[in-house]
Amino acid sequence: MKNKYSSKSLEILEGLQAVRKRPGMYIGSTDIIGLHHLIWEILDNAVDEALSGFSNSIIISMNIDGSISVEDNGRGIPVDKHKSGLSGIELVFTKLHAGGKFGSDSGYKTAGGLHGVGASVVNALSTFVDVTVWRDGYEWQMNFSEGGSKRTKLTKVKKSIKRGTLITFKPDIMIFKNNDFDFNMIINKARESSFLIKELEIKVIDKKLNKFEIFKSHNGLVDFIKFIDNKKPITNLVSLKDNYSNIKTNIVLHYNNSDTEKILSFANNVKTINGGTHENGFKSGMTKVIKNYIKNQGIKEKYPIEGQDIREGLTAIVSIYVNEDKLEFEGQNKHRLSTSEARSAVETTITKQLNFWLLENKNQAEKIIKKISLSAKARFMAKQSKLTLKEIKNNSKIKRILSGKLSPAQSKNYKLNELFLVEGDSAGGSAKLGRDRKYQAILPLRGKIINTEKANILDILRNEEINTIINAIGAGFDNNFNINKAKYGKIIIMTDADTDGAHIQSLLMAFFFHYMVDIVKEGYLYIAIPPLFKLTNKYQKKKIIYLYDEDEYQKFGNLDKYEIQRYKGLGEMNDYQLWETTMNPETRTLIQITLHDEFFSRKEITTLMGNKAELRKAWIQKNIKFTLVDNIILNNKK
Ligand code: TSJ
Repeated sequence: MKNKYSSKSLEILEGLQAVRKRPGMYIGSTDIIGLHHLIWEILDNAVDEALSGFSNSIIISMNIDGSISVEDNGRGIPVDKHKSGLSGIELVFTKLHAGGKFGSDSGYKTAGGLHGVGASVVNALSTFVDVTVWRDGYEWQMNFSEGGSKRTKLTKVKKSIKRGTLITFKPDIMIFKNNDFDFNMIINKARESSFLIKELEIKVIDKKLNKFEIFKSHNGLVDFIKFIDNKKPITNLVSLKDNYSNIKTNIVLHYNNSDTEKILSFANNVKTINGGTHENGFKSGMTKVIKNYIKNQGIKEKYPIEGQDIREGLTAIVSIYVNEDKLEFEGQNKHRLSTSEARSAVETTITKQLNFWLLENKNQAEKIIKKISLSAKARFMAKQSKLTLKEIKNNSKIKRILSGKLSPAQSKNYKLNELFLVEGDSAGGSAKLGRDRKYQAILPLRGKIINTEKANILDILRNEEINTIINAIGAGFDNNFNINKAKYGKIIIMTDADTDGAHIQSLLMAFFFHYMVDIVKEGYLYIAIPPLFKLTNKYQKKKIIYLYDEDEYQKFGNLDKYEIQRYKGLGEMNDYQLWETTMNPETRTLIQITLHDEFFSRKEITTLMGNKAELRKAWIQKNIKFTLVDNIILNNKK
């Protein structure tokens, strides 16, 4: 018996010695992360006890001597002897689990049913470990020192009605580069554990600095998701729970308005920062259930939806529990779950439960689908165009194009500002010189404006002229357009008074109608009316009369004393004339463009503007409401 015991001791010593030789194999590293790993190994055991429902309190102390204590109020580590001749406590602190967490190729498994995995590793890497157990009416004690090579006998100290386990250990300075524990790292871990196990209270005390924090969560993952996502959700919180093939799955999720995806996953309370089978199951389940919902609702996918579109703005926590003998991790740091059954268990949970939720919450489902469609659209456009998704989204490239073109207004009172969209560079130049710099901005349009009726959204966005307009207005476009962000209270189309000019007007109106309809609805859109004729008094050259259309000209009579100039374009006016006749709010003529009936117009504009140019003008005349505003100046009265 004595011999057998000694050989057992030798085996244990060799095991612990192996840990000291290659600590990285067991705790990943000997830096600050590895150092804290010692706490997590001990803490995990206490958390397991709470998870099993035998305790509800854990206290972690950072002691003055640099040691750490972890105490719980559970059943206490068993003290009776195992068939190997060792007590439960001894087993926990001396028997190395096969392979260790980071070294084995079979992956990390907790010892089936027996807690205490990793505690032996902590022992091996500590100068001392003191164990106190309160159990079955007594207080028990046992001490280990010098990397577990020395130990005192397990002794019954005294009678006690207390229950629980207290472990104090001090990391070996020979092993670790740095022995300073970090309060914040510990409280982050404590907070996370408290979210994972409802009603478990975890107190962290820094005895050196005399401070502490207490964590306790009543709502578990529901509290957790609120903690990790400070953005305002656009949906209620979805909380799902199910059990398939002996795997318990808990999921909480919601959407916010951002484009970031945030998924946290856990397996048996171990954070899997590299995801794994459970997270993959969650993602594929999300994709399936959303696509299926879209299909069943008869919604048309204008742009192909992919998983990543579905996860933009999604915040989720996936936590599963599997039998310990099925728990497997892989990857460089064992941060990825490889338990194969987890994938289908989580996928089934999310597809069944979320589908149910979507059907029960149609309004919110609609919001989610709308957001997903937008993401798909942006991604699609980025892929097709030369722009990256980021460029499409924040328009950085577009802003660069714009910066050379737009002559901005000085005033920051956007409501009062006017944006002139001017046909051609030369008129643009005159407008720039002639304008009221305070309130008037000039955007010359030199390129061709794309026909937004015929072109697809991609080409529209790639069109430089459209891009510059969108960015000058600065309020987004299409579904993302927000008129409250518009930098102008008036958007004034200023073209030559010829057929080309009319064409440009209609193309621009079509664009605003389709992609910024509020600009039209709210009465922000105008057409400037330049004069057609200039009548200069032959005898008093300073007396000039401008006439704005044929009718006026015909009715004018007595033309003999005038030199008559028929303007072919804005470019024939100098900056002063352009200001006086077309831009000056005191003297100009503007036509405000509004709508008779939105639905009717939308339908008509699409059918008519498509191909038949001749119908376009007639349509505009008929359907768009032209309202004369500002002054009509028929002659040059002062
Ligand atoms: F393992 C350890 F030392 F790291 C550690 C274990 C550290 C801390 C702070 C707590 C614990 C621990 C272990 N708390 N509670 C337990 N429970 C058991 O080990 C236990 C108790 C009773 C029975 C039983 O079947 O009666 C089984 C176990 C595993």
